[in-house]
Amino acid sequence: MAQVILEFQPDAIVQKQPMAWFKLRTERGRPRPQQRAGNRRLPAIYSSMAIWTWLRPGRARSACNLKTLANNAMTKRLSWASALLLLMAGWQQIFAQAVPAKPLCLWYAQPAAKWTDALPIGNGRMGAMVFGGVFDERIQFNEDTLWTGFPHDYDRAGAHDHLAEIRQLLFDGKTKPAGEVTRNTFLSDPVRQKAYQPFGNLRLHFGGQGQVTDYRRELDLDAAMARTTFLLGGVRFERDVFASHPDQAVVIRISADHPGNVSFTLKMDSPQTNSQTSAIAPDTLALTGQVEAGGLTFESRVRVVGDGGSVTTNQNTIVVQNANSATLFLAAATSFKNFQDLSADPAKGCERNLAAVSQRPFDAVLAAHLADYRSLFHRVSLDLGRTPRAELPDDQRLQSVKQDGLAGDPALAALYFQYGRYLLISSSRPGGQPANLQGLWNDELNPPWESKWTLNINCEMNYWPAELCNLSECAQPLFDLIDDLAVSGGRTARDQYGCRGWVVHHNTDLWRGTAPINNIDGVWPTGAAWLCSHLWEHYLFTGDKQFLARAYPDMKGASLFFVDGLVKDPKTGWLVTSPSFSPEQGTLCYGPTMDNQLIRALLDSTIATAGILETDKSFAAELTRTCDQLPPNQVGKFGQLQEWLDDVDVPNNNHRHLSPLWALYPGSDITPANAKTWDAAKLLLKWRGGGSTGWSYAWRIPLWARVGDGEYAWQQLAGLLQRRTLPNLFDLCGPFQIDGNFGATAGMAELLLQSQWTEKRDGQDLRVVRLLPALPNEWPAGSVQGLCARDGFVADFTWEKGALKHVVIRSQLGKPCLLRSGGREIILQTQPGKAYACDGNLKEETSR
Ligand code: FUC
Repeated sequence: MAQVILEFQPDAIVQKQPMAWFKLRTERGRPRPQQRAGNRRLPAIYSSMAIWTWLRPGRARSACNLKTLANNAMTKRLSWASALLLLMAGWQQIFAQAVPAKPLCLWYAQPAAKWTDALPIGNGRMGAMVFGGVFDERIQFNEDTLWTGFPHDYDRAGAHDHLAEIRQLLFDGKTKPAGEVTRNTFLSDPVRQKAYQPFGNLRLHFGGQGQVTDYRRELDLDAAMARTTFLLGGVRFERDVFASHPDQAVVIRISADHPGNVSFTLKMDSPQTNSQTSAIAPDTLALTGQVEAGGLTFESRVRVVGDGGSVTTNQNTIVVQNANSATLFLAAATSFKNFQDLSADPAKGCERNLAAVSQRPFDAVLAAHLADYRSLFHRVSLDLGRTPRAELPDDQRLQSVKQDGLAGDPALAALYFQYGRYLLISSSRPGGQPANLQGLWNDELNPPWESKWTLNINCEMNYWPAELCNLSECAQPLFDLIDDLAVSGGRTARDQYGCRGWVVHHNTDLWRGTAPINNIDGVWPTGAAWLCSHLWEHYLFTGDKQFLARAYPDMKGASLFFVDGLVKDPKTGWLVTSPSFSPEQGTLCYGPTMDNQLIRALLDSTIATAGILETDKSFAAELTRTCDQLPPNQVGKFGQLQEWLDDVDVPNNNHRHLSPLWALYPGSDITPANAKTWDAAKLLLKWRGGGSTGWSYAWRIPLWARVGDGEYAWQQLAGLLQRRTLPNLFDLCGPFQIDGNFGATAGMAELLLQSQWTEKRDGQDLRVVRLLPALPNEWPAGSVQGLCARDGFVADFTWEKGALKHVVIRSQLGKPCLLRSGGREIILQTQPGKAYACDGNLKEETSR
């Protein structure tokens, strides 16, 4: 059936082209139901905007800057005509039509005014923020090994001599004196760790003046490219900026659609006080420096390759005149080799990368970048429906979410999800540092919490989407960090606790500090247990035994620390951590619930690993004995899951941390099979209420997904976007902190697919893969391709009216799968490499 469609075009409002407010086009076939979803309120919004503009031009206020439009007589007439047209045609009819799909983009109608408006690009090692200025462009950049400090052992000399005393004070209930002794004798030396640093800025100054029209600044997630386009003096200019992983460089292409129009000067500077820039060739600037005496040296180089015109240097400036286009290649490196060795040569590192990349044609460099990036990004697609709000610039779109809620813009949720995947690919690639508190984007010499790796939630949250959202490789830097911590943490285990194995507390930095820092809340000895759960999960998702063999020594070492370091609680006889702290509330304590859950999960997975690798039988038996003596989850007098061994929880305490719920998510030990604990966990979750910091909103999403309440989870996502999101969609803790981006991405995936449990059927352990376990009402129809489940399954599925419509399960490992959705189930006995298709009732169609 062919139909004539009248399409509303919000872009045209922004671009002040009233004649293009509506577009007529014809389309064959019926509109897809998911494209209708969520549109209901928009007709009202847009037609009232039009009517309001016509009636009260002086007071028009809207996300689309109608004030300017309203002063234009033509607009007034058109607004009136549009409003009438809308009423006549019936707005439901008009807005029920599909809005044409646009590439996944964040876009803006003006340059970035400040750093947190700029758009991030990254190759996992170098990152940059692109401002998109017309006459003055700033590209601020980072390299992930530029930190203050130098190799250092943070352990406190003599700490071990005070451990027994601290423990005794805690068992005697003398919490305050225990805190005093701990503060004075047990914290790291020095008490704070080091900070991630900004590297430098490229500053481009363009000549010319006049009126700029058609301005657009965008981050194209499909190409991992920041793009700025505009018209000036009849010439269309375009600037493309990307960070290439294969070429280890940031690449900037400046072009114009008329020859000879690209002229600019280029400078490079740095907030590092001990640094200088010089021209080292007619086309190359070098920035060199040292962060502090004895600390890291660094260098970055930028080379300009012009097409036509001239490229010359003038002191510390490169001058490009009348070129057709120019390509800039930026490399950066430090003297960091590893956390114990600063002998790398940054100049050599830069030159190696620049020499290779700057001699290749731009198209080849771009093609290599796209192939590399898309090999990861294209694995997952998500469609939650699209409404006209998806056409707005993203700062205005976010404003609409604040004013009118998220329900009318399901595509923003999908964009946020894919942005999370984009950010992980951009900030965490094999060979680099893991994503830190700010990913790898930072322009401050004293960034919040030093932009380190905080291990009592934040760093791990960064990696929640890795396996589930089909970016397994991106977790590699985290695994390398764990290898390092097993070394430095081995020293801390020995020196501060007199234990074998390794320990890390609630923070680490480039120097792999593992001793407790800052204050007594830093005395939380279970960081290694949480980190090791990522090793085990990687194996569960991929079935990679070789990886497991590599991971086992780290898991074994982390377990050994607890075998040696747990102490018997004289009251209960259980084995507990002491001293410890339930992140970050209460005071110094022993055996908080989170520790017990983390240690149980660690020991269980180490026992399982020893079994899979057929090794360490007697050690595994010892771990089983230790496990049996760990405190079980305690249910308190209100029926709540207790945070501590003592029943002292305060009802409705909505602290940002959700530590005792670790075993619900990201752990998986709390299941409906144990109804008492399950209900207790649900009560505690209810007490905690809504989020506060960005990451605390984000953690609530998968937690509520796990208890099957998609609606509350969705509200947390809406809260995150309304209250804790910057115009460039970066998450806010208070200041910018990237964990919420990643946590929400993983949380959205948990709303659609969960695979954390197994069930026994006829003696066979089956992986339970649940589709749509907590679908929010706001996403009644949609589709997703490429989500991963444990035991090597990849799922592509569609849903309509809140129910599964079709699914294809691809099996990579040939394991059996108990597929479940909407009260139905099917057991698939799979073969590796085969795909299994089922309809919405989970009736198998054909295997392929
Ligand atoms: C933990 C959190 C804070 C912040 C910091 C980086 O200490 O409690 O909110 O996220 O890490």
